[in-house]
Amino acid sequence: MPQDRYRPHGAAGAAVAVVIPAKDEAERIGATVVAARGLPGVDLVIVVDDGSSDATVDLALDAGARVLRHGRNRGKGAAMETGAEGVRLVEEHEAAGGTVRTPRHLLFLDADLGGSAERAGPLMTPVLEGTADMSIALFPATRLRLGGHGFVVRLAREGVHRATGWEPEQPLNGQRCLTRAAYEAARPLAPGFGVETGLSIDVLRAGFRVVEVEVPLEHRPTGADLRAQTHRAHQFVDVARALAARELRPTLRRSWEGAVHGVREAGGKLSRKAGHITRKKR
Ligand SMILES: Nc1nc2c(ncn2[C@@H]2O[C@H](COP(=O)(O)OP(=O)(O)O)[C@@H](O)[C@H]2O)c(=O)[nH]1
Ligand SMILES: [Mg+2]
Repeated sequence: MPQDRYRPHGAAGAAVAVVIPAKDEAERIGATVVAARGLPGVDLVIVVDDGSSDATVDLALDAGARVLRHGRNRGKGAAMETGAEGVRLVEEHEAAGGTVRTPRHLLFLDADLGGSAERAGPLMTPVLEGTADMSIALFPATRLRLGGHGFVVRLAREGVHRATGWEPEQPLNGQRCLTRAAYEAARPLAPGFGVETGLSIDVLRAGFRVVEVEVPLEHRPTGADLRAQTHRAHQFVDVARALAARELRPTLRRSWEGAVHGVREAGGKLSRKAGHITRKKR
């Protein structure tokens, strides 16, 4: 195993832990894990099996991942939290053994990337270099199809835009690298497939910097069969829920802003600060 895999990387000297949520991914999980383990800076790969009924667990173990299991299906957001908690426990164990280290950054990868996961390096770069707190991958193939214009993608994109002022190109892309501080700001993660939408909103609202980075990754093409349609329906419900849980705040803010504006118009004297609505950094 090459030594440089264990060399501390980045300005803060943090290594990276990969967290892979997986449900019935026997076909691809092995290749995804092997590729993830080979990424420079990565010294820990955790697969969270979310109640698979196939050989996902055994294949992930064979490929060298640490595996956590949900006895029954709890959804993608819950699996990602379980994985991050696993990273925390590993670090606690390391600290008890006398190894004090900077908490690892988290790199969330979908289980269906297969061997293409070996090309995820550039996604980590902005976080390792300290120029972003969360990076989100842009799949080139999806960009060619004009950024993904499905109705769920539009729902998520417009929702993130309304909530933060930032318009993501691929709002549902699950390949994301985060500092631990950015991750903590987004906890508890939105349930199920609302997790990406919730992460973008919560991380931005906490004032962290988010970037999208084109990375040559590929995943299982989404078809038009019944499984794909059901997946999209679940995604739709979960994204709508994540947005509903977060959009109350801007609505309240807007009415507050309107009220403040109204008072000012009427000649009231309010401090600049009270009338200023902070816009999130990109
Ligand atoms: N934890 C968890 N992960 C899931 C579930 N369904 C799918 N996934 C994982 O979520 C990721 C994205 O799923 P995928 O079917 O590729 O969706 P798509 O990329 O949006 O078409 C993959 O890693 C799946 O294994 C689930 O019910 N629970
Ligand atoms: Mg996929």
